[in-house]
Amino acid sequence: MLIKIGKKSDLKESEVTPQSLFDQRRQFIKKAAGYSVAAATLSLPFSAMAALNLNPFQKENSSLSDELTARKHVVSYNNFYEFGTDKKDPAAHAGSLKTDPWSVTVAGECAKPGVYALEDLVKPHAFEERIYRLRCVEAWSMVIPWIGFPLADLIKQMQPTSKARYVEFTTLHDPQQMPGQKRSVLDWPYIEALRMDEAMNPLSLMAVGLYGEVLPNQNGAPLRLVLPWKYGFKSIKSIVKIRFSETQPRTTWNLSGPGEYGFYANVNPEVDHPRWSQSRERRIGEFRKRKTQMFNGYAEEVAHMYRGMNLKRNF
Ligand SMILES: Nc1nc2c(c(=O)[nH]1)N[C@H]1C(S)=C(S)[C@@H](COP(=O)(O)O)O[C@H]1N2
Ligand SMILES: [Mo]
Repeated sequence: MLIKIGKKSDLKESEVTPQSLFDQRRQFIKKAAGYSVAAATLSLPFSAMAALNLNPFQKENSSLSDELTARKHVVSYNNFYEFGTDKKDPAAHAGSLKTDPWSVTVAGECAKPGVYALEDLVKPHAFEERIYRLRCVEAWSMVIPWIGFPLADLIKQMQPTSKARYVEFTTLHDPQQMPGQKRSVLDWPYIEALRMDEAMNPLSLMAVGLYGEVLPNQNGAPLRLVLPWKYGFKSIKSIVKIRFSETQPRTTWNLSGPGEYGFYANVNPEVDHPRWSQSRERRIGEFRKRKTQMFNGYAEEVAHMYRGMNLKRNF
């Protein structure tokens, strides 16, 4: 069943039995082949998906601009520098990432710091399917049916103190599992951060799946952020640490190229990347270019957070 939420952007939610997809999928992986990587690339049997009331192939009411990007592109054209810098590298090499067991350290300004098993972190939350555009700063985009829960729910679970003004996220650092980390193309581990109000925005999603299955490794298994109004690089993958902080954290892409990648990284067609334009984008699977929309088309939900800020200076 699709629930329409009355907003102009292309956000859609469909009801999913809380936790069941995640549990069943992880059970399925374990039953099928221990923790093996091969099993992780299988999709759920169709009957199991039907039972979850989740039809990833549903395109009801989708206009051309909502057309889902074919799954084959979503899982084979990726940015995940921990596995190499080519778009094909993550799909080819992310099999070495072991996502079960997985734990996430919660630290800093909150009442519930600690090391959480992934299951304990996600279990209290109800999963939803949300169709979001992901717009890369490299001027391509995709439309993906994500499965996850609001980041705000996880933040409330951790009870941040009144000092917490930012949330920082860190990706796993393990060159054995992530061979791209043997090269210093970035300052590892990959770090991203949000202002607290951005993190609490209802659009901010902690994703655990896409296209009706658990996240493939190349898309950031087992837990990643999806922030549809920001350039893709803010949507950090394979998260092992969440830290609440009073001061603005340093972020990986901003450290690597301060003139090219700002802290905010809101999709803004008026602020070009120094080496290429941001006014248009190519939807993967299409040839023609589309005009890039302010905040990637989610202005109604997010523009209020930046009122009074100079978005050319705070890019
Ligand atoms: N840890 C980590 N997270 C990351 C990246 C990365 O290299 N490492 N790349 C980012 C960039 S630039 C983009 S565009 C998106 C791509 O997500 P996708 O491969 O699932 O489409 O992931 C983001 N998250
Ligand atoms: Mo990107």
